[in-house]
Amino acid sequence: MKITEIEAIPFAIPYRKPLYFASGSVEVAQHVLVRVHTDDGIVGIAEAPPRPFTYGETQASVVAVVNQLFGPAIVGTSLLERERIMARLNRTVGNPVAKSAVDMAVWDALGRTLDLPVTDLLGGYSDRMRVSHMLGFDEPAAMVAEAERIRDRYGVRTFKVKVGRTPYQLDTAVVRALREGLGDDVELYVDGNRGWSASIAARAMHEMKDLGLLFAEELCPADDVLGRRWLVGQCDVPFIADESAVTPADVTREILGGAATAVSIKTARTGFTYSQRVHHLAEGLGVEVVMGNQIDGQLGTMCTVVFGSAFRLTTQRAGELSNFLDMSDDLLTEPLQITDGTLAVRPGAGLGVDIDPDKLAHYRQDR
Ligand code: MUC
Ligand code: MG
Repeated sequence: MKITEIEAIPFAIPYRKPLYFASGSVEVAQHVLVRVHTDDGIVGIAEAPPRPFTYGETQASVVAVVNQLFGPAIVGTSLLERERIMARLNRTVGNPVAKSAVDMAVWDALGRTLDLPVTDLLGGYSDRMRVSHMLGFDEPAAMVAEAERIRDRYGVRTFKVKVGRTPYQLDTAVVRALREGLGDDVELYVDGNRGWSASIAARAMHEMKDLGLLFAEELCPADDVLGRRWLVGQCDVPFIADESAVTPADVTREILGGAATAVSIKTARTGFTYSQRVHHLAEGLGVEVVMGNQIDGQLGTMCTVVFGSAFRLTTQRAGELSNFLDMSDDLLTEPLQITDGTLAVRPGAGLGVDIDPDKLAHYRQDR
């Protein structure tokens, strides 16, 4: 069970439909495939989606930190020493997405070695999650048409709407059009990616009071400390901390400081080892969680389902699991399928998914 080698393979797959939101946009998935090899001939896999506008990492920085620091730090350790592995990775500050991919590839290698699904090793609560689809910026009619297409084709009935534009009426008009177009039996929530001030966000939430929103997420920066607390205090729905709560310590600080009343768990930034800590913390604090999307490809999405299905709390709300549908292609041998608005875990060992070598050869950027 000893780790012998770690690979970081950059690849690029264009989006058919780019995603636009207040803090940035994604037109090409410039991700990194991490592979952890062991002395038993096992290979664990995971995907790192660098998000410079959220964490400061890039595709090149992920490759560099894995090759130069993380690989040398953990080659020779056992797959069972996950706490020791995290301690060694944490000698380097930051780099949450690179660390998480290494962590999840280690878990995948462990599951494959034991011939057990990772979701069962983590918790084994369920075998699937309800799916929430994220709608990027566009005109109201186009966003309604997109939501109807996703609902009719995949049975998805929960939508996260990107907001945070100026003037804010661009977004409130979209949310109103979605409620009117899709009716009352869909769930809608909004994510501002810090695009508004606290006072604009309060005004927008007031105007959307009759639209039956489920949550509000990161409407203004958490660094606007008093403004954010003031906003959250008057919100009549749970306010999700996403990019303001990257570590368990951030979660504690934001929730206890009144900057949020719910938490987004993203395996892309807390892997499995630290996502467990965030989950247990949220459970202990008594706050809701949503399994969030880091604009993951199919491998990253499977990591989210594997984790989200493992616990009761994470299955209570739909997880953000469908934006891979907007990519022009992917790396898995068997593409993920969303049916009746749900995405199931795969029954096999580890994460239950494999990389197609021809697709990797086609999309990798290092040869
Ligand atoms: C989200 O929930 O914010 C957009 C930026 C990011 O870091 O994640 C995505 C989705
Ligand atoms: Mg968010």
